[in-house]
Amino acid sequence: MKLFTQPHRRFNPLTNEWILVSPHRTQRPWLGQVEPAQVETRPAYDPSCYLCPGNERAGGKRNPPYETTFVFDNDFAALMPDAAPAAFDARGLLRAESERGVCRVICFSPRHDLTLPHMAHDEIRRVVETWVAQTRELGAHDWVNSVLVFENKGALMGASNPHPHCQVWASEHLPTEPAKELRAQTDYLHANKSCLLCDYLALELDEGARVVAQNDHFVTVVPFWATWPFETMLLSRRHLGSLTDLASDEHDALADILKQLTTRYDQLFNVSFPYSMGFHQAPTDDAPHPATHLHAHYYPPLLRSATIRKFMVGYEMLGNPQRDITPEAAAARLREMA
Ligand code: H2U
Ligand code: ZN
Repeated sequence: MKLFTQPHRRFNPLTNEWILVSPHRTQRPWLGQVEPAQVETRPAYDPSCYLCPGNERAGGKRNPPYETTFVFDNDFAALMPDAAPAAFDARGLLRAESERGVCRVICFSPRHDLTLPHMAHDEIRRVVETWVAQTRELGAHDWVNSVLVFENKGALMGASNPHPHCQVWASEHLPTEPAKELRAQTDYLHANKSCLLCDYLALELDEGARVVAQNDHFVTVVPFWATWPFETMLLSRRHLGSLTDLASDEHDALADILKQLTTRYDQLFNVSFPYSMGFHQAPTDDAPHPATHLHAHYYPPLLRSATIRKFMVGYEMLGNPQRDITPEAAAARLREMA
């Protein structure tokens, strides 16, 4: 389509935001910073790592000699379960309210040197089961209304430690991104009597151009409205709202697609691919949420090599996100990897 070869904007129906696509710019010479590629080799056990089995963490707690996954309360938690309820409002302009929550760290493996794509299927499945269990356990608190499982991978994304791990933050209020998406999905359901992401997934499977990987229960696409160069979205085929709704064979399928996707990412620039990812799932407020469809977003910063990254600066901070490589081209590159 001619539109897609010239500057155009694309609409993100999950957030009701626009992004600018500038496909003609991919030919421009790169005059920015070029950093040397870093080859990383890590030991299976690092005596100075605060996530390795048996080691001491900040504050003096010691990790058990764990053999699969290991979950602990973040020693520097951003949220506390016992914050006293309080609110402040000055003419609707200066507003504040207390926020309660729980922050935990989930180690994927006792092995310091592994990352998800290098873990065996059963080990990744164990990680999936841990996410499910944490969502169930934290979501069961009557004051917890949101459970967000997310992973910051790589120093580029601010991960403090290469030991494979993610975090889970449970909170009283719905954070901004899930709240935007819940609103959009709810409006869509009311207007169309169908699920936004079920309908979107059907379109993507019809067209195929942005599909990266799929199996019996999950599909990964570069969203039509992707902002990060190799951004992807992982969707369940079945309409379900939460990690806790997954059936046993879906746990296996999720493990499988996670391995497929992260392997493709690592192969793209021949580097352990940095990203922030996380699952958006239904609020845990005990109300029914028929509009929410479980999905994960992957937001990787790398643009055209192991060292050249995309910055969301300038126009992006002041206007809206902009991309050069089209989502279709990014999906084709990821599909070529195997
Ligand atoms: P990230 O690598 O995604 O930043 O997560 C690591 C978390 O581990 C971070 O939130 C916590 C930090 O607060 N942490 C501990 O809980 N104990 C420690 O001994 C060091 C770091
Ligand atoms: Zn470690």
